[in-house]
Order: sequence, then structure tokens, then C-alpha cells
Amino acid sequence: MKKILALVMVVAMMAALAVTTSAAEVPEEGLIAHFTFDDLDAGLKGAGAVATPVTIVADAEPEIVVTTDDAHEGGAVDLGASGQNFLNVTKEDGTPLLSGLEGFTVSYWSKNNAGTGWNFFAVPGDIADLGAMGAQTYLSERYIGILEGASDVAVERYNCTGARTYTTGAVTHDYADAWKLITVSVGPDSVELYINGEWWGGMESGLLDMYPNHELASILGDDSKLFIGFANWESGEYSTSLVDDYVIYDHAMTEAEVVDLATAMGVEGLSAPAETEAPSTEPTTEAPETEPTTEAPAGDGTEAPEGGSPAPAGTQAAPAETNASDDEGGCGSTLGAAAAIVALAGVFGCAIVKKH
Ligand SMILES: [Ca+2]
Repeated sequence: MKKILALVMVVAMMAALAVTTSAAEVPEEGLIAHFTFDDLDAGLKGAGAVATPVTIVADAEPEIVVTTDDAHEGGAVDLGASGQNFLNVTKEDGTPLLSGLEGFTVSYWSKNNAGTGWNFFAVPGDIADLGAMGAQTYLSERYIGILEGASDVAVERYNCTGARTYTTGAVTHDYADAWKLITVSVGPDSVELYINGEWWGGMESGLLDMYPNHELASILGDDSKLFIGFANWESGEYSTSLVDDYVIYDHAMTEAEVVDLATAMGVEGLSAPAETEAPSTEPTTEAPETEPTTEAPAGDGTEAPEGGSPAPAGTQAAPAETNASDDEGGCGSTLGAAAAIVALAGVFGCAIVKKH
């Protein structure tokens, strides 16, 4: 009997070991944060960064929920169940992770079936006093954020002075309530969104021509904060998402690098992107387009790129009202349909420039 019990324990230990050692082995060059979210200790630190549970609710102890019931791998952070708690990401010594960078890439698995998912939010200011840090003000927004709805995602790079500036708009996808890999490459002059390793929207270049005050340093300053599951809109907006295996790199990845990363993160069936022309060593003489694109390509963002996996039956076409939890101009609050992209492109000068 003892032997059987011991064997059971060994098997259990091996199973536990298998879970804790199965984290994705991602490329290490430039990796500055890696959170497996497998547990509340080791799962919240990695690659020189830590994700510290915090809350702005007075007299409340921060409590982040990690679940193994529904994770991409091992355990995942359940931001919906975490309520008004979120993660504050810094270097291990507590200093800002993103300040001083000219670009970065963030990639994570997420699953969202409703509501608002602020799964990345970089902002200047002091977390010790979010009031002084300044709640975001409509048309004076200043942050870089990724906002997920059930079946859409928007990347916003704002340093607004009277008008909305750069956003991808709400780019729709077919992964409502399904795990998907979000990857956003932010360069000095670009913002590119990938889902499951495939390019989904953004601008390859020319962003600073449209919005000259949008260098990362101008937006984030030298004391930036990075939150997972929180944005300082109004009294605070949070996330309803499950999030897993979160990595950040210190540079804007190319498409080929994103494909490699996505493969390492567990996306199957990707092939290297078609060879593009070698980068020119001469400066581009062609003037970049300075006018915001006002025509949203028909179906842009609404059709899955080639090879995109369909969502499970019955989960497509999530109702647009699931995105309408925002109020009074929280970024992305009015987004949620392709029609909204068209409207925003015309009204606010948003642009989605596809490169394919
Ligand atoms: Ca995990």
C-alpha cells in the first residue's frame, strides 16, 4: 500500500514538474519580461521583470487570480475574476521597464468573451498617486494601450492635443472566447498588430510624419508605468480577459521575428513570411503619405488573413454591444464594428494601412 501511495505521489510530482517546466522557450535576444502566470510566485517574474499585484481600491489588499482551469499552458491570470486588481510591471529593481526604449514588442495569449480588456497599458506618471498621474482626458490622451473586446482589438498610441491621434481602430477577428496570440510591435515610427503570428493591422512606417510628437520618449517619459489589466480612464478601467504567457522585447520585431516568436509561443502551422526586398540603404525619397487614409478598405480587419483559424462554431459575430462598457470617450469605447473604423478614419484621422 505504501508503495502504491509513493508511486502515486511520484506520478503526481512528475505531473507537476511537467507543468512547471513546459513554459514556452521563446527567443532570448532582447527579452526583458516573461511571465508564465503558472502561479502567483515564479509565474509573475521572469527575464528581469516582475509583475506586482496592485489595486487602487482604498484599504484593499491586492489579489490577483491565477487559474489552471482554463489556461493556454499551465496556469493563466484571470483578470476578470481579479476584479479591481491588476499587475504593475517593472524591472526587478522597481524601475520603469519601457522608458528609454525606441521600440518594443509585446506578445501574450488571451481569451476574452465580453467587455473591456486592457491587457497592456503604458503610461507616464506615478502609480503612488493615480489621481496626480491624471485620469485620461478625452482628446488629451497620452498612453500606449492594447484594448480587447470579445472579437476585436485596438492598439492606441496617443499623445493627443485636441484631437484623437493614432489608433488601429477596433480590428475584428474570429477568436471570441478562444485563445489567441496577440503580438504588437511598436517601433519609433510604426505600430503593427499580429494575431496568431499573422499581420492584422497597423502602420509599417510614417506614423511620426502624421503625429510628430509620438516618439516613445514623448509619450512615456522617463518614469513610465506599465499595467496589465488596468487603464486610468475615469476611475479606472480593467480587463475581463484570461491572459497567459506574456513576453516583452526591447525592440520592434520584424514580421519574420514575429513569426518565429509566435511559433515558439505555440502557434502551429506558420511559415516564414515571403521574402521581401532587401532593405534599402538609401534614404527613401518618396514622400510618405501625410494625409490620413480616409477610406477604410472594404472588409479591412473583418476578414481573417489566409490561414487564420476559424473560431469555434457559434462564437463568431459577437454582438457589438459587448464592447460598449466604456463611457465618455474611453479610448475604444465607440469602437467595435468595421463601420466604426470607417467613421473614425474620417472623423479622427485614424488610419489602417495594410501592407499586403
Ligand atoms: Ca501559463
